[in-house]
Amino acid sequence: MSVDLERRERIAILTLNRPDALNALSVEMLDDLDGHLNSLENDPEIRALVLTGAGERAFTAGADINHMREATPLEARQYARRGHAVTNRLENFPKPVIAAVNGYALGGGCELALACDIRLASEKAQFGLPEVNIGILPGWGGTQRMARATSPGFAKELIFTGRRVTADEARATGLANHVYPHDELMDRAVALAEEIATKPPWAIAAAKEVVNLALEGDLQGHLARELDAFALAFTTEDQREGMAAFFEKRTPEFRGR
Ligand code: CO8
Repeated sequence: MSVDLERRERIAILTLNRPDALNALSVEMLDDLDGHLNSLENDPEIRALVLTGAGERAFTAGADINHMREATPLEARQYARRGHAVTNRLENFPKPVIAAVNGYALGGGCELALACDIRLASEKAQFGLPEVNIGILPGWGGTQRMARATSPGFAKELIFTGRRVTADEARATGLANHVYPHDELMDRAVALAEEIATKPPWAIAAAKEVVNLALEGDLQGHLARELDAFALAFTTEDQREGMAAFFEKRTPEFRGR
């Protein structure tokens, strides 16, 4: 299993477990995560979830670039749809999901965290949408959810530059609710999940559903536009150059074609 599931009385801890690749999200991991969500959704004992990354360095460094490197636009769109399915599911999951961001949350990893209800960050956390550095754009909801969690201007700065933000900046911009010393993060996340698990589950599920509506404004329609724009990026030479440069550990040269 590349995503571990631990049940602790009324809460469940999901751990993305591929630390050698900074927990980059392969299709298998998305399938695993989905499978766990199936069992947790129908388990009346479980009332709140914590999502985190294995190892000391990453929550997750995003979608698996290996998987995208040679992708055709249609394959890229399919992979992006897979990510949309999981992020939409987390956002609409009938139990609260807390992201315990223990390191890098980049690209699809940041987008996964953005689909969670509450983000807690360790002092080592770094958030970012660095897709432009590899010749593409965010494709798992980041164009929409970063703007909604922070502001359109801040989202555009992050998306246009690909720069990473620290945990403190994440908290200041609304991207993270709280920042904790690295070694305390999981205890804090578990304590918050346990506190929420003492509340009435129906009221919590209903509140989540209604708060989500506060930011609605045709999210699904805008996500469909994101999918098409993401797939179109795979018609460009810049996408091939960006991803080749990543694995060759050099700076890409983007030519605008
Ligand atoms: N995919 C695949 N492998 C990865 C990824 C990734 N996203 N990130 C890191 N790795 C691998 C590296 O290749 C490396 O493997 P190896 O040891 O075999 O060389 C290992 O993890 C460790 O990484 P580094 O050596 O690069 O570690 P550093 O400490 O030097 O750097 C960084 C850490 C800064 C986090 C760096 O790894 C990095 O920039 N990673 C990529 C981050 C990124 O660009 N993420 C966005 C990916 S695109 C995306 O998520 C789009 C999502 C939406 C659409 C998806 C649908 C198609």
